[in-house]
Amino acid sequence: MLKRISALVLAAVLTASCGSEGGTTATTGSGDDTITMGFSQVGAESGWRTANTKSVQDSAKNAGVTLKFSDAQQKQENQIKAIRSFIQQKVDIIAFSPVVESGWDTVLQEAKRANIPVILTDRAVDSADTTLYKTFLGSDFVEEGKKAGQWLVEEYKSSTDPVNVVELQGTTGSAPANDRKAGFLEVVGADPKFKIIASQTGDFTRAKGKEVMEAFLKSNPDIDVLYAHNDDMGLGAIEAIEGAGKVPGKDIKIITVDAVKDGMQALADGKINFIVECSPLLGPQLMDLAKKVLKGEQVPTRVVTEETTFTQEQAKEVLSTRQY
Ligand code: GYE
Repeated sequence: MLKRISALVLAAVLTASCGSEGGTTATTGSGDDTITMGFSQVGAESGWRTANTKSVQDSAKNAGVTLKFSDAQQKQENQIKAIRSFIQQKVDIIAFSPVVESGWDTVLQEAKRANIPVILTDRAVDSADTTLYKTFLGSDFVEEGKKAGQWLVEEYKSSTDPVNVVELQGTTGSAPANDRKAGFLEVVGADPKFKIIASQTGDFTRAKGKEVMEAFLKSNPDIDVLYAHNDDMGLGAIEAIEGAGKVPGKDIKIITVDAVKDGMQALADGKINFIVECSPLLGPQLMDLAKKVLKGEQVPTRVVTEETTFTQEQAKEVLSTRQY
């Protein structure tokens, strides 16, 4: 049995050494008996992501954790390479935010065989074997989608006319795109007056949000509402709407998710109508969980971030105190 395990570990190490690491990697922190964490980040696609990266890096420093940080530039293959490289470097623990939900079983099995615990942060994987990771720390994206839908239902409660909605989805196959869509549909789908007349990915970026919204505007003269899966795509779409001579927040009502500073500013300015908060400040909780896991303490298999929602009035009140 022991021989078999060592053979498997060896196999995993050999496989790991075949790949060169994708993206860029930086190491911060020091000390001999500190924890070394390999962290594979999605990329730098949005204001949310920038704040999340800073939170993870600052918290690692404060917690005395040596962080090997790798940016996957929104590519799953880069994340797999980074995780293999972390296994090869024998880090104490691996944390990562999976860009998409599917396709992680093989690399997670390699980490498990090498006895390196894995924590999922921010986004989920769809692996049936939940022993492949210790815990998943992040938001409830279905809940976020429902909150977006509930605002819309309330906003149009006294109207019987059809409401034409366009949707800017996040990265195709990512947990937040899948779940924010599902939660929203669950709520607005109950009333046939809401019609999703166009839905396409904007990859969570401002540039893509603008481009796709321009296309939506060209083919649909009658858009009442935009539901964007994040602030950045919504902000890009605002440029497209203004470019088409329409008034964002009035001619076209806008709902987004995240509540990053730029999004909150646009909400306070009346260009966005409602934002569902999604907190990127996961760093402190991640470091706590990592320490517990490495001490052999029991941790919950799911840790959900606490979040709220903002109207235009509320955005004006809290804008100056926002941390991200
Ligand atoms: O909403 C978006 C980012 O995974 C929750 O990714 C995260 C999402 C966030 O690009 O802005």
